[in-house]
Amino acid sequence: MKLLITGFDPFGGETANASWDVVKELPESLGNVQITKLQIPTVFEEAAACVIRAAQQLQPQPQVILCIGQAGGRDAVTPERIGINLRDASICDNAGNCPREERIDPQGPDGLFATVPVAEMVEAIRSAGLPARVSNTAGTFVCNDVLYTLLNHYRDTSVRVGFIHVPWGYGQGTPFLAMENTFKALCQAIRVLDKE
Ligand code: PCA
Repeated sequence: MKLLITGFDPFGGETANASWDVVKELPESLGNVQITKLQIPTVFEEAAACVIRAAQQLQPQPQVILCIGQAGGRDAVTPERIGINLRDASICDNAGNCPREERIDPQGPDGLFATVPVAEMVEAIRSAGLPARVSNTAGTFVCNDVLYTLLNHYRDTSVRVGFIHVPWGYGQGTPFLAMENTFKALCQAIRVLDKE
């Protein structure tokens, strides 16, 4: 099984992003899952375009694309259930874009459900003694933009798409989750994909 997993660069004036800090430490493979890691920019439209380009360049194609983002203020690892067709930024992205109340795809559906098993991922993370819950909103910033755009792009294909928000790491703010725990949580989520 081939997995493309991504993390974001720092944004909003921060010097680190817990998502990439953890993704970059993942092994090349876990069980039967072959892992390709990619850092993507916190920029509307461009982030998803980077993921799609990387997926196209991979041989064989990834069966699953899992994007990881940082959600400062959350106290648990949160697999996202849905991407919504909206861009509404309260801070600008790393290219200075601050879209307000815009559709991502004017012709697209209002929302699209993640095509990875979010509840099973939560269960697997909790079974390792780590905090997790399903999230019903990925927000309206770049993370949601990536989730929705990928779900829309891969809608009638066999490529499955998921998104997991992780808390700040140590030193970034509170609440935080130590990097090794976020790492373990992501490994648990990846193991779920392997079992399917
Ligand atoms: N978190 C932001 C974008 C990049 C990231 O790591 C978000 O939640 O939209």
